[in-house]
Formats: sequence, C-alpha cells, structure tokens
Amino acid sequence: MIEEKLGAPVGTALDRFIARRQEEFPFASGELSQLLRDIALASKIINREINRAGLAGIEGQADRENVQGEIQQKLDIASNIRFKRALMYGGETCAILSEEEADPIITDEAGAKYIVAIDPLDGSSNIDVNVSVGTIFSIYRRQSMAGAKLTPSELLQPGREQVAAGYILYGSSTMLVYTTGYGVNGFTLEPSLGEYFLSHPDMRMEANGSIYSINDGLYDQFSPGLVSYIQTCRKRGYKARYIGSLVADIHRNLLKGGIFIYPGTPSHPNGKLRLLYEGNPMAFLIEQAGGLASDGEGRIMDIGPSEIHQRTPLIIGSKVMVEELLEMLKEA
Ligand code: P6P
Repeated sequence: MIEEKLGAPVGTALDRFIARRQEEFPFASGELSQLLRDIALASKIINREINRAGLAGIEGQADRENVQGEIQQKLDIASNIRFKRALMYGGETCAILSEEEADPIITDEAGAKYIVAIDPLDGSSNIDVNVSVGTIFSIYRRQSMAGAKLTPSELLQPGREQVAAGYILYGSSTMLVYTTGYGVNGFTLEPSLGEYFLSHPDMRMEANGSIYSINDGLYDQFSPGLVSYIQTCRKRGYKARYIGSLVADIHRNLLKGGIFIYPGTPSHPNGKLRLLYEGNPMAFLIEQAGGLASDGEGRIMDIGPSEIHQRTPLIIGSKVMVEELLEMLKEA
C-alpha cells in the first residue's frame, strides 16, 4: 500500500524514549531525563566538529598536556568545552569530573542533584587517521542535601552507585548507548534530522564469544596467567581485534560477544584506563547487558575510588570469557 510506504514510521526518538521511560519511574522528577538530553545535545555538536575536523583545521595536537601528562588533541579541548557548557548550563549537574580537568568543577547549581564523570573525547589521537572515537559518561546522585557543600566522598562513589552511564560512538554512524539500570538501549543519529532514533533496543551481550581485544605490544609484560589465556584464544582460532579506541572496542564486543583486556603491567600496575570515566561506566553498561567487568581480582563497580583520575586494570566482556580468564589468573 502506498500509504504504508509513504508513511513509514521513523522510529522512536531519544527524547520520546526518555520521556516514556520516565513515566516508568514514578518518583523521577525529570532532572535525569533532562541531563541525558543535555549530553545528547553536546554529542551532536561534537559529532559535527569531528566530521569536519580536517576541513576546519581542528585536527591534530594542541600545544599542551592534560592532567594525565598526555598531549591534548585540539578536539579534546573542544569536546571538553562543549560538554562542560552543556552540563553547567543544563542546571542538573552539581559537579563535573572530566578527564581533561585536573580538579572537579563544582557548579553553583544549588538545586542540582547529579555528579557527572566524563571522558569528553576518548581515543582522540585516532581522529587524524579517521578511526572511530567516543565520549564516555557516568552519572551519580549527590548524597548531600541540595544546596549543601559537596563532600569529597560523594565525588568518589563506587561504580555500583551510578544512576546512569553511557557512551557516544562517533563511527561510521554516530550512536548513543546508555543505561539507567534497566537494560541497555542504543540510538543512531539521523544526521538529516539531527535526532537520535532507537536502533538497538534492549542490547544483550553474548554469554560467550570468540573475539579477544588487547594491545599485543604489551605481550612481554603480561602475567603468566594472561599469557596462558591469550595462547588459549589463539589455539582456539579466536579473532584478535584491537582498535585502540575503548568505545569502539567495547561496542563491537557488546554486539558480537568478546573480551577486552587492558591489564596492569610491571611498569604500570594499574594499567592505563581510568576508573571513574572509563572503567565504571563501561562496567555498568556491560553488566546491564549480561557481561562482567573486573580488575582481575574483584568487580570494577565495587572499587572504592581514592582519587578522581585513578587508573584500573580492566577485563570486561562476555561472562564465560571473563570468568575463564579470572580462573587462569588465579591458578597462575
Ligand atoms: P594503547 C585511547 O587513548 C585509550 O584511552 C582508550 O580509548 C584505548 O582503549 C586505550 O587508550 C588504548 O591504549 O596503550 O593500547 O594505545
């Protein structure tokens, strides 16, 4: 029927999805929904910047380092500005913990309920070679009364206290994937409309998989248990896939099943990835999708942070694969 073809539905827009889900939380007063919308808006601006970086002369390195001592890319700085602005002006955020900021940013939003930890643009060194990059965010509720002074401990809550987490993947298409603790849903940006539409409802991770994702360049520093696991993967003919952009590697494993490992090494016992705005949000998402996330000894989301930029080893992905590696680490 021509009407069916002409009137084909465009799908569920992110705003409508958030609104519908808010109805399911009778006590939700809409601030978290608004915060998610603020993040989505900032991601659309970043998406546009990334897609035209080469033309706008905003590729490449800035002439300064971030708190991690890493050379900042120009788009790291641009992304940090955009997300900070969206969160500060959105009115729902009382504190921002950004990879690009040495110290927490305390907004003067007396009534704001939420603390946001964010990696504004993860993997940004890949932009110049046109490899996918991402934004990662993690949202906590403040524990003190609105208007009271925030305490250091509420800026360092364990990952199990997250109320929401997600990522935006700026890839062949731009996707926003998030959870509020009731499953994982993925939205794809329709550039011609500037809207995210539900494209991956109720994302579930395969219990097992045959993709392992690790920087082989560190092989000589791997522990005996990890060497044994990697050799087992190779013997089984598993695929080695490593993009070097956390959001892209995790997203692929979420869709296809697999394990991502960034281990501690003798030179870097806590590995490279940061707990608050990489490990915890990815752990929340993957556990919500049925997977596991560990630092090699315990659950990532049970780690009590001691400082906002602390690093953690990360073993994350399909349940059976993670459990097998943890067993080998124990036996070694
Ligand atoms: P390596 C990007 O710099 C990043 O923070 C993550 O996105 C990625 O998983 C990891 O580092 C890659 O690190 O040491 O393998 O280049």
